[in-house]
Amino acid sequence: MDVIYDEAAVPHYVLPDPLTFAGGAPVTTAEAWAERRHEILALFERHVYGVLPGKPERMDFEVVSVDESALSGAATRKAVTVHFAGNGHTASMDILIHLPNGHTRPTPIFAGLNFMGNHTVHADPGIALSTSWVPASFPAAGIEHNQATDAARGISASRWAVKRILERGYGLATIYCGDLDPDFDDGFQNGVHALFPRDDSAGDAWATLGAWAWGLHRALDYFETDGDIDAGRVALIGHSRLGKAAVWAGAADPRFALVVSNNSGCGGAALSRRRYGETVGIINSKFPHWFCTNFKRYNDDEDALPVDQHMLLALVAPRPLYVASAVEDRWSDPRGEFLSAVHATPVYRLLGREGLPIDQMPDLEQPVMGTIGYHIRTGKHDVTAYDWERYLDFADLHLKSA
Ligand code: GTR
Repeated sequence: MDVIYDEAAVPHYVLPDPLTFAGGAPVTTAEAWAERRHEILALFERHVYGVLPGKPERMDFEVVSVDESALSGAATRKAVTVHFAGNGHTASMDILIHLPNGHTRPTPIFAGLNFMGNHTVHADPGIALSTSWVPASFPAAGIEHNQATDAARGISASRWAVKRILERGYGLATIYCGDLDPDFDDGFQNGVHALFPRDDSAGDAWATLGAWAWGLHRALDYFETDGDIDAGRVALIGHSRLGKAAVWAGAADPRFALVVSNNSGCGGAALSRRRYGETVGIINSKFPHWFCTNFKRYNDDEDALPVDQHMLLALVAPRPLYVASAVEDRWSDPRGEFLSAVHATPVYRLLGREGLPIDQMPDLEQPVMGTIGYHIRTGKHDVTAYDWERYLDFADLHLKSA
């Protein structure tokens, strides 16, 4: 089937109403929403991402190093390894943390997964090279036999505005997604899946996006133990596939104070029923390991889904949520990302929050910031300095006044 890139070719669709229970009763109070929220969360687990397990049998936090004068004195850099054990298996993830020096502690932070290893977010040689498997399918710079080399240091730095984040008084914590689950289809043998017995008889066992989201939950477990981090003011951020994981993680765990979706597209912020750009069928065939088995039922049958992605965004309510698109990123369906935020807004309003203040797409680089923020910028699928300045403004608005 041809990919739809023409607005006129988007089929007519009817979205499920977040404010109507599956049984048909309307949701008219905050108390009823709390119940409906559980219902929607369970639907996303069962039909889209798979069931999220809680903590593993064992989890230990090892502070591997602390450098109080990193980045020429601008930051305190911590390397923390989280050791997991369960079901006769072990796994671990490395959290790289930068905290701004000269700002009051505990500090609010941004937290997000990275694509290629913690050493790619900044060229600082003090950051340990990841020893995890890394994909060679991305621009292969600095990767030999699926292992990182020094040539990979800082190769994703343009996506992580470390200096600006610190200057504006926020910390940054990041984890390589491959520590949790390497991004290829291996039948869920490697990564954290093995920490739990697997039962996919109902088609709802967790998959790769679930493992990534789970890792973010476990990172928050660590932040709660670190007196330098304000665990009540953690802004979750993710780009693209890692944006899908960030929104799922933030939707499922209300401990996150703020959620940012950067170009998360299909299976993230974008409405599936529009079938514009990437579709459920395309994503499930290209990345069969991302979503749960049941999600494949909706290949070319989006209207049968009991949810759509505006309901995922609604699960973040009443917490602040920012959705960002890029005009050339048609694959991610910018309008579908915007409309998702529009259709999550009634839930925010029910809870006494503004949600998204507009219902028509704004012009390029005209950010809008209610409890839901949105912008569409020029350029392509990426995280840019422009995006980060908006997220920092949005965090100032919602986390600094908290
Ligand atoms: C694409 C995929 C998108 C998005 C993107 C990325 O190939 O189709 O859904 O996740 O990768 O993560 O950069």
